[in-house]
Amino acid sequence: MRSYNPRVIEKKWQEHWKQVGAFEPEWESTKPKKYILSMFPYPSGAIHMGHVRNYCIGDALARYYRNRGFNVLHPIGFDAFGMPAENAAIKHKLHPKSWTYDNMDAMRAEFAALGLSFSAQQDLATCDPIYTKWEQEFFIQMWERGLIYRKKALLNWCPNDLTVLANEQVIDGKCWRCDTQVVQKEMEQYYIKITDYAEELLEDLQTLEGKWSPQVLLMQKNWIGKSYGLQCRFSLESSAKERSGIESLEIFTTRPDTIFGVTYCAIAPEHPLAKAMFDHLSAQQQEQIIAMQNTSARDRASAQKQGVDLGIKAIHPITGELLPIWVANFVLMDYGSGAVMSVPAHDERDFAFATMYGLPIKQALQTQNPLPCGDDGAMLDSSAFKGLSGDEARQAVIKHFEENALGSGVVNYRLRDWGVSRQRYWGAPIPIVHCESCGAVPEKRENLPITLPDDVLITGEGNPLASHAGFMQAICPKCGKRARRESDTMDTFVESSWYFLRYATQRSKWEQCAIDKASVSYWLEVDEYIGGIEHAILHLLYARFFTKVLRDLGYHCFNEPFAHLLTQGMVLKDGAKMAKSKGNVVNPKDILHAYGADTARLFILFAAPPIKELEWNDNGVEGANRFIRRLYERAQNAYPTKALPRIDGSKLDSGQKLARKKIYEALQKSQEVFTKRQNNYNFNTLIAACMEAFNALSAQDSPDVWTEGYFILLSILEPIIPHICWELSEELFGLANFGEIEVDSSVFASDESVYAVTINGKKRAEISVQASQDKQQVINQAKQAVEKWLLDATITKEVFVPNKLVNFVVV
Ligand code: ANZ
Ligand code: ZN
Repeated sequence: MRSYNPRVIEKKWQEHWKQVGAFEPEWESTKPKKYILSMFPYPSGAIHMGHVRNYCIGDALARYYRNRGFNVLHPIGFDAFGMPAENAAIKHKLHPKSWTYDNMDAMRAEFAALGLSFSAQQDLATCDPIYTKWEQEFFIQMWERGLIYRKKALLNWCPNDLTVLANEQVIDGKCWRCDTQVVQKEMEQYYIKITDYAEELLEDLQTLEGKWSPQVLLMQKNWIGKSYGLQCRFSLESSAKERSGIESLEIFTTRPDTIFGVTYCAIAPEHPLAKAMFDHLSAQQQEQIIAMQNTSARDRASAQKQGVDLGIKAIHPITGELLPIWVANFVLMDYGSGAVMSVPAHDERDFAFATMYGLPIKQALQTQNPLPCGDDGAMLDSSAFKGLSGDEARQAVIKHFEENALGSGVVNYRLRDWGVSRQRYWGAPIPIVHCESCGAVPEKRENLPITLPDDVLITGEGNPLASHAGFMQAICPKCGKRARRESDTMDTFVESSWYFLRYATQRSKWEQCAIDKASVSYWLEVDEYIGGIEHAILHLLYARFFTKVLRDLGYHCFNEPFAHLLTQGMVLKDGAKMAKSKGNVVNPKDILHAYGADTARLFILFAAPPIKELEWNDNGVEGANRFIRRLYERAQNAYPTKALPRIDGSKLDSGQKLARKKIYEALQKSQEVFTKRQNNYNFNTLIAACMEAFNALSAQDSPDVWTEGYFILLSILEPIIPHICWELSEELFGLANFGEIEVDSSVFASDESVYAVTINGKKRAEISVQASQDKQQVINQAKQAVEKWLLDATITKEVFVPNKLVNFVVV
């Protein structure tokens, strides 16, 4: 018997595909298209099983549609800027650039070894200067439109290394490198006004319903966080006005119906009133406030509640009661107005704070549950609002404030403008020049791209660009005087916000334009976008936002980039996420080495439906390999032909009929799995159907049926295990032919029924039985089929379910 050698077969076809450019899309085509996109990787140097899963799913789709005559764009590239390259530079004394480009080469080789059908032509790296050039162009256009502005913001600052730290570099409030206590430092940052698009980003989520998972849509919605509420002023008591020089406190609440339960006010540590009162506080209180300010917003969210009593009072706008004003660490300066009316009876956070500091708790709504309780309920006080509840109550209170010119109803978004500047080397330089007379001026278009200097020393101290004299030197584009170049680079999320548009622009045009409108109109929307749930919020939101901005800048005419989104499940081992830190990683390289790419692909797509978690299982890998080996070895039972053999179904015996039926069932399943989008591509069920069909094929002896079976099975399985399918297809049928095959429905309309034969409930065989046979004949046939399991057993009972099942109960 011949033996399966994936190493030879896979190499042969990978070289063939490369040579003929088998996966390049057609440009200026009138064919129907499919744009299949897997999220591009960070060039860490090696792929992990999560990548393998992600790309095998996309590859199956791309191959399926290619086989069916679609013009398919299935690109890959690298999200190549970012911090790990700088960390490698610090740790291993490598240049971020060579580290990144070497890693990309290594990963490209791994993609090829997996037989992934990516377009080589459209491969891009976001750190390529030609990519940076257009990104800087977008930046300038957005700047000119007023979509980018500068604003002071608090950043993590290490006073020892004199450097800004990313959140990941702050460990327990200390610098990751030198363990110095991190402080918050105010610095000018660049912001993109994503909030200008908040409403559209929210509205358009509706157009994605049924196409993206409800879970992701909800996360997007919550992130945008639209809320209706009351913005109003609480006057300060006269002595408080005198001491602070401030008249009133502006607050924002989504629960005006709880207005009669307010017992104190809380403000952010950065609030102007806290600053105004600072000198009146004790040294200890001042220290507490400074400590709060030096904790990042992220850490404050998880920190213990903490407060400082400012010793002044605000006046309740309806009752006139005096309300103490506290600084509280959980109030954020950049949300609402940075001050809240606190209602401990109906808000958990306020309750915890009040309990901690002995502040009064006053119930304002009638509720079923014990306090604190945030449910809607009838207003309890004795004013005109009494008995109102929910939206009606909120509307009534807002109306009261509006009529008395004390406040107004407002819409508020949780979404913040996008801070895009980073004080790092390995990123796209922000194309701004600082001139003493003209201020911040965008670079001249002809000077783009502004590229990174290669001769830098990366130590982790400071931003190497800021200390690079050659880089920093610039000419003011406006007045021509000497000026200083901006040393900040862009957030890497900017690069991943438009790469899918770049892919859809033919490489030969990359120099002359950012985005080719005609080809982008043809290729977009992306038909299927596949990636991990960890990108459900930020990346997808920024990509949607950029798409809308670029539309408004005239680059294209559509509103949403991704028609469908498939969020793949995680890859687990021993019940935990496969991760270096957990020491449970299975390296794709090892699997490729031991079994070959087809086995890896088959296992990954067979072990679980794409959207579900996948538990790694060595036996499963073995099983997948066994199936492929058998498929290869038994191909000799089929004979070479250029077309499907003609088969007269009436001349077949029952085993042959069963085999044909199973083969066509698998074919039907294939169409169903690949095209019924709402089922999220359950390749596992398709593979199971193929395995069943192959078993049925193996249990009969007609060369015609074998041949027909192979013709169809290879066509079904090509998207999943392409190498062996191309190999056998060449051997048997002279060429790769995986096109559409029509289902011969006559195989289903038979005068036979299929019985499952089980022993003690466990399925052991399947038999096909003539309708004319009686019960005893069926049972006899069933016994023969499971003979080997009955050898040493005694049958105590026979269960017969007509047209379905024979079960033997044995001891
Ligand atoms: C009184 C109140 C009573 C509130 C109650 C809630 C429940 P969303 O829905 O997310 O928009 N808030 C307002 N500004 C804040 C800030 N800068 N930092 C922290 N919290 C702030 O949240 C709005 C609610 O969050 C507001 O409604 C306010 O507390 C608080 F039973 O006011 B509420
Ligand atoms: Zn100037």
